[in-house]
Amino acid sequence: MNKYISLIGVPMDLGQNRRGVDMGPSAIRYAGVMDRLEKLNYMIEDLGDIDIPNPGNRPDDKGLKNLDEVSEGNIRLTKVVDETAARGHFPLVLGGDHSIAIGTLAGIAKHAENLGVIWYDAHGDLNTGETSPSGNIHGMPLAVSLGIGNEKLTQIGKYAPKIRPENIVIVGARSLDEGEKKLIKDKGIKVYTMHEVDRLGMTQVMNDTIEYLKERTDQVHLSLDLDGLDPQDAPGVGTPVVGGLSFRESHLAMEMLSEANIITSAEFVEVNPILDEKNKTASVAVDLMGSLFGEKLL
Ligand code: 6HN
Ligand code: MN
Ligand code: MN
Ligand code: MN
Repeated sequence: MNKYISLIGVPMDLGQNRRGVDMGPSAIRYAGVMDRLEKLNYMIEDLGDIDIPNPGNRPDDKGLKNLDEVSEGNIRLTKVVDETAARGHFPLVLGGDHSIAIGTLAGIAKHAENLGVIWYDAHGDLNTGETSPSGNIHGMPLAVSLGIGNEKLTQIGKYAPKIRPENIVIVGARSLDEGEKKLIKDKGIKVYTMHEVDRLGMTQVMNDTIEYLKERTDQVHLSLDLDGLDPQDAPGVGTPVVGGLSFRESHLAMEMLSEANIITSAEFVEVNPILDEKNKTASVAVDLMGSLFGEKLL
């Protein structure tokens, strides 16, 4: 694993309806991310928070809420992630709602020949303005990164697409909209829904995911939405869905990724301290980061 980690906070809450997720980066810092990773002998710098524009007072742009502000925030994030990767550091992005994956991927993808992505989430985040039931951009970043959707988002970083459909693995899905299901089938995206996780067990799911990505990609980004976990273990999220991945399963998944040594950038998103119980969800995020970066139980 890269010994140099750069923390990048993204206090973005404009990609969805519920306020508070902009405080996610503070909550994760408060839960002790710096100490936790320093103990594992990483060299960590905190780049602070990306400046997110204030929401505008005008009608939604073609059904995409806060399009210009989400776009501008992601343009700023792209630049910082790009510079971080260019310096050879591991970008560790703290959200903020999941719309920030647009900027993270725009910044990181050009540093890889063939970037792989693990999308750990209850949702597919594969909507467009046309298929979205909500108009919330946090339900769209994976589609955007495939080059599908509004140009103010797909053209961030001035290239598209950022990733190939066959380089994506979605883990934990249990709430997919009709348009998302169609896109998954049309593009042949690999998905482990909760059904497969229950049948196969997390050990096989991660073994298969790691083998699949090793065969076809040269770098792998982990985009971990805390709502991938069950709301019992991660209650502080804006769009909880019952029947999710347990803390134990997620912990194991991170340990296996650590052993496989394939992750080259990561983001932890959707931590909303206002909806949380005593910063539990931010603490879970930090626990998972500990495992991802090589913490051992013994
Ligand atoms: N997330 N599929 C729903 C929508 O509004 O598009 C929910 C999206 C949730 C997005 O949790 O990152
Ligand atoms: Mn700072
Ligand atoms: Mn998500
Ligand atoms: Mn989600």
